Amino acid sequence: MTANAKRISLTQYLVEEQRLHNTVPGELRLLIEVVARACKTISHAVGKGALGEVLGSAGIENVQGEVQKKLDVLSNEILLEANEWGGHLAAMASEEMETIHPIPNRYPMGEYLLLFDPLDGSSNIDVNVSIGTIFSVLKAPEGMVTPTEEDFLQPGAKQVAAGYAVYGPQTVLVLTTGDGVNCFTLDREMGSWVLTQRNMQIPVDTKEYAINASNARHWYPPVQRYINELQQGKTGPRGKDFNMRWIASMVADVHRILNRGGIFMYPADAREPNKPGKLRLMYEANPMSFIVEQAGGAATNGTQRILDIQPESLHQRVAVFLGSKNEVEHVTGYHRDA
Ligand code: P6P
Repeated sequence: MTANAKRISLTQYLVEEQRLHNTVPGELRLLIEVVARACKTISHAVGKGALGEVLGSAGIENVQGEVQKKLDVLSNEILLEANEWGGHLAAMASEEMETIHPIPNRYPMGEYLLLFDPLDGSSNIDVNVSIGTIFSVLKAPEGMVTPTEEDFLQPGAKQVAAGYAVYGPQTVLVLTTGDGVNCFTLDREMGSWVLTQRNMQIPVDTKEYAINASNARHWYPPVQRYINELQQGKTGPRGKDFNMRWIASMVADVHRILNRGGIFMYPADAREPNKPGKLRLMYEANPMSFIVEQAGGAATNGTQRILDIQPESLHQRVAVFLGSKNEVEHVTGYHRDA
């Protein structure tokens, strides 16, 4: 972004989306802005790292409560406290909470449901590797009076917005409201989100894959065969060399793929035959799949489009293959002829 380019803020972008494409009603815009502000607060807390721990040990409570709270629990509280009073939400659900979080009676209820993984990849925080927040927005069902878990169990195709923040060298917010994918970079001096990438598009082909290769002995045969073919490089059936990256932060791996293509995989494996995979459908796979598809990519569980999956429980897991469209279609073929 050149220095004198007109800076477009998140608010201006959302207002113009509503004016031009009618895709962001006022209540949804306000909800997204609240989530974005919460991500700023989380970014600040994450950025303190050990310094935040030092502050707490002097007996001074930090800004969010006891400093010994793990950052993922702290991030969860930041999102809950930021979102419960605004009047946009009927309820929230989080990876950190077993049950849904209704809006307290003292606040008005709104028409949206918010789901989030408050701090994804948090095992990386201790080694200063990028982590992030993932969020998904659904409409509350017509006529709903008291929110229940069942109200959240909507296929990912019903999402009205999804996004993630990456707390890395830069703090970025990637967002879709169903009209493409845009990236906003946090201007730390001004405290504002600035549009830095418009209408992100994932290259349809790739030479880069992301999978935790230490699980290879547990993969089912189709995945073993597929990865083996990638590793054979240009002398093998794919006729080209591939590179591998695995950050163990879905937000960081997906952000790389959004920018330069790739395929991200967390397949089901023999470690837990009755579990379809590690990642959660509602607040990891669905929002990321919405974003990836809106950027021209594809997202499947190996046999079905992830956004078409009818959820059966709030914390259910799913196998994930997402990224460059042609590569995702290629790997899906392996599962069909398992
Ligand atoms: P593994 C982080 O815990 C996470 O949910 C995703 O962000 C990441 O892609 C995956 O799990 C990493 O899993 O088994 O490699 O540690």
